[in-house]
Amino acid sequence: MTTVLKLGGSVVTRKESPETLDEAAIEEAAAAVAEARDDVVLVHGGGSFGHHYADRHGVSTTDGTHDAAAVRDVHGAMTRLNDAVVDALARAGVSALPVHPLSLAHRTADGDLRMAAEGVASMLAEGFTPVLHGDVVVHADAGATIVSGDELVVELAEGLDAARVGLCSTVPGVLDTDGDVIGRIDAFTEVADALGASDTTDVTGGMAAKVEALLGLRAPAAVFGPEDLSAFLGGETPGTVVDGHTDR
Ligand code: IP8
Repeated sequence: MTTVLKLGGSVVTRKESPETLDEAAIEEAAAAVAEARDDVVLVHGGGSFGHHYADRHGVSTTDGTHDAAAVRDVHGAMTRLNDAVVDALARAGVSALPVHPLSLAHRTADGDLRMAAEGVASMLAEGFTPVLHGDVVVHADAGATIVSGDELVVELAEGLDAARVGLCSTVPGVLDTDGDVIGRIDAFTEVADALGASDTTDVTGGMAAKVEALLGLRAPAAVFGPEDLSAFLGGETPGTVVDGHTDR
């Protein structure tokens, strides 16, 4: 069984200061992954690494650049963060290997992400734990644009036919208008009022877009906070379960 897990950028970095790791949080997450029940493919977000450089160069998921130095700046920051996450996993005894989307994925002119999952599947089959990250990717007619960790999670979950998906961020789940965690979401209409309309161009931040993308997956997903990471990797479904397949 394969689990695709995203560690949000706000979990692994301190978002308020540029290029600052949250080392304690990374160590805790690595220890939890080391105890995981299933095969895990990890994806982490950009936090104070990628977003800082993306803002500086005016690059987003839709606004691209043809400036190779700008692409290297964003990618370089993300590989520094990825090195820190992979090193912490290795220290915890996980056979972690870095996987850089810049070398693996691209976008078509209409913005669709294309990423072959075979290499990642092969790593898993050989007992490795692939660790991907939000990145810059070549985008037809736009140069290079940002790919968010959330987009990678969706691609990997489908491409690897994952059994479970987890999004670990700094909130304990999808929250209703009172700030309470919603236990289960089967359809977007159930939560549209609480989350606001889904803006499909908002792929890196908005909870509404996240929930809508997760509802489209074949696998059930859980949205939870760092305190529930071990429980999730042990097979429990903490936080909010997002499952568009009510017939399961
Ligand atoms: O934090 C964005 O990934 P995210 C990565 O998952 C970059 O949205 C390079 C800004």
